Amino acid sequence: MHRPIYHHILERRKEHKKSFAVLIDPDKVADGDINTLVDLSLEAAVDYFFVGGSLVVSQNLDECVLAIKKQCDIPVVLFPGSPSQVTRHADALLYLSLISGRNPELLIGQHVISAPMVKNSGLEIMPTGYMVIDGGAPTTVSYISNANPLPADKKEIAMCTAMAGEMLGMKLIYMDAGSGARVPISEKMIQSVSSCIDVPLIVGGGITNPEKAYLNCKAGADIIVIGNAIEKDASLIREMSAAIHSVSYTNI
Ligand code: 1GP
Repeated sequence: MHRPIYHHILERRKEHKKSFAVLIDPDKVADGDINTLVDLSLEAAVDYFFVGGSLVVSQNLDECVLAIKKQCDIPVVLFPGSPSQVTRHADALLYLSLISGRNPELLIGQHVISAPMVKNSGLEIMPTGYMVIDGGAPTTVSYISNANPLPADKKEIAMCTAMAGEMLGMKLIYMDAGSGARVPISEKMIQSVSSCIDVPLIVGGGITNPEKAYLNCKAGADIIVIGNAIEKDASLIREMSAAIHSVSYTNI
């Protein structure tokens, strides 16, 4: 049986809708900014908040999630860079396995160590095949993960990796060029990967304008994640949301 948020993701797909996730890094957002982000997100009908970062060093993850929950019903999904970034105050957890890398710690090691804590959190767990794609320059995630990103021009490797992830039981595939990537993931790669998996495809990293978000949806992304560009200019939420929601599976 599906639990609520994953079910919601699948339902939106069935209704031919694309989704927009605003990424909030608790290290980079002040309390007042959260209020503004939430107001803008409500107005723009943002679908999800993803909360996390490759290197959350502050102690205010709980406060950040609670501040969002206090103001709205938009689901809060944890996107953790490490097991320390888990809080029961969120709704769901992207349970990431870095399938594009060959670092056993991020494939399974950290999961084993944190399993009891994650299981007891009460969060909805969404097993996610996480694929870091080369974004043209080292990003925090590529450095911290100690794993080579998947080459941006090797769509066959990306396709095989995503297919393997799906067959291993991953419920979502997340292709990420890394926060602030110089080069976001190409439509060609998104199209190739989306054509060979049935589970929803999340795409993010270096998306800075609505046109790119629109093209990524057209290419087959189901959920677009944007963090950096919104941190710089929160008013972009409106245009990004409009671009993403303007794509329906029927007009692809
Ligand atoms: C990073 O996919 C996310 O993990 C979002 O990237 O911050 O570049 O939008 P940006």
